[in-house]
Amino acid sequence: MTTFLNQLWRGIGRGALAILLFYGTGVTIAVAASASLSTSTVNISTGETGSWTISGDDSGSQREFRWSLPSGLTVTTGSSSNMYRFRVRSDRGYLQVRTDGRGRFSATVNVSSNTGGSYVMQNLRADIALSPRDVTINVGGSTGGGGTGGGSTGGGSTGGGSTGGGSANYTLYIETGQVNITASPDSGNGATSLPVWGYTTANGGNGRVPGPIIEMVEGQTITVEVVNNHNRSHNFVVQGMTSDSTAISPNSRYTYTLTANRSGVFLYHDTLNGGVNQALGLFGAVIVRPSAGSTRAWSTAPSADQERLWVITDMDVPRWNNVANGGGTVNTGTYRPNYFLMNGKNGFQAMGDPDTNLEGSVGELFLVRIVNAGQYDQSLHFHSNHFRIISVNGNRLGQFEWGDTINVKGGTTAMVLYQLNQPGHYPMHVHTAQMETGNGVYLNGTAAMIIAH
Ligand SMILES: [Cu+2]
Repeated sequence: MTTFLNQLWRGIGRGALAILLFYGTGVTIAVAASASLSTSTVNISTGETGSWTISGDDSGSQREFRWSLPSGLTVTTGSSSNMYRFRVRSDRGYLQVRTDGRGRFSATVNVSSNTGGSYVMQNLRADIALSPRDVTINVGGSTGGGGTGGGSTGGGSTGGGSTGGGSANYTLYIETGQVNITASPDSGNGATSLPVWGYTTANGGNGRVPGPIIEMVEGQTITVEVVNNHNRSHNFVVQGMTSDSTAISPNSRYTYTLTANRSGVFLYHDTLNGGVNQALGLFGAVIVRPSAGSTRAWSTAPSADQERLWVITDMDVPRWNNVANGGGTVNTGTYRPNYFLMNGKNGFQAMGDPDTNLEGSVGELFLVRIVNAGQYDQSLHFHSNHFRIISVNGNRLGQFEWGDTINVKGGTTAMVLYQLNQPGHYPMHVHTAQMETGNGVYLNGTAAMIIAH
């Protein structure tokens, strides 16, 4: 408390000093930093060059902004003033704009493409708040028109007609949906319905969280057709596997190609809209097996008796889900999740779900593939026995590590081998008290059961 008061006092003191200086000199010594984009949408024809501009005042300090470089879109730097760095960093995958700290600045970005479609330059960094943050470049001007969709992507999916039925291995539909949270059987509290956006296999169905599991075998190439039945642009990227981040306009479709170079578990997600689309539920998992039917994490890893996939996430429902789903703009600077889901279920649901729980006979070995699709780290504690951590964020461990708790960072994956060693019922829970709750209702957060017979 004393420290807090000290900080408060120091803060007030500094403010008072600034006001004194301001009035004492009689001149404006600093303006508030500001930045804005000339537009959030650039409409051009194929082969034509368009542009957008960021301008503002850096109030005397260097400020940096970055945007993603969608594949298929050519991005070059145009005219600028008061820039320290203004360049396309293809090696890092972003456009960098860094002001030089001399006040008013501007930078014009040129864009063009020979392939029709909608490209989103996603804002990755903004030292001064921007609204809007992303820039959508519509090339060809005929997006979503004729109903055939995706025709510009080539790649074998042109047959299909307007209702799909094409040759893609998977077809995922982006839909709004809801996750129904059940009440705690102890208190009777906590039942509610969360608005989400999800991938589902049913055209017009309820958006699922997480999306359907995509199964592959090492060395295989498949296609995933994504149909956007939602009112915003979306995409589909498999972390560590694909780099095509092409945005799909509302009422359009696009076919992505996935090649599995190595077995493991991968996060797929929508990378657009500053993380909002993923946070609303647009994510899932790709499982790649070393061979068809194998229960090994990779060809030389131990063979498991049973397998589980745990996709965990966190959601700030009042500030993100409700706002975005209501058509508003989320303030991505504030994220205070109040729901924590495992396979899209609250704790009391997950603890009764045979696909989530580790249930079997003593001696059985489980391969548990974990994907943390949330923004917060989750420390998962398994009771009854220790496990072997065999993979962390896609990296196979040469020497398996023993543990009873694994910290899975937000946006990463892990794999563990857990053996049932004694009869009984044991918990698996997250070691952060708040994450064990759903909006404060205990055990409606991340939890599962370990049941050995
Ligand atoms: Cu514990």
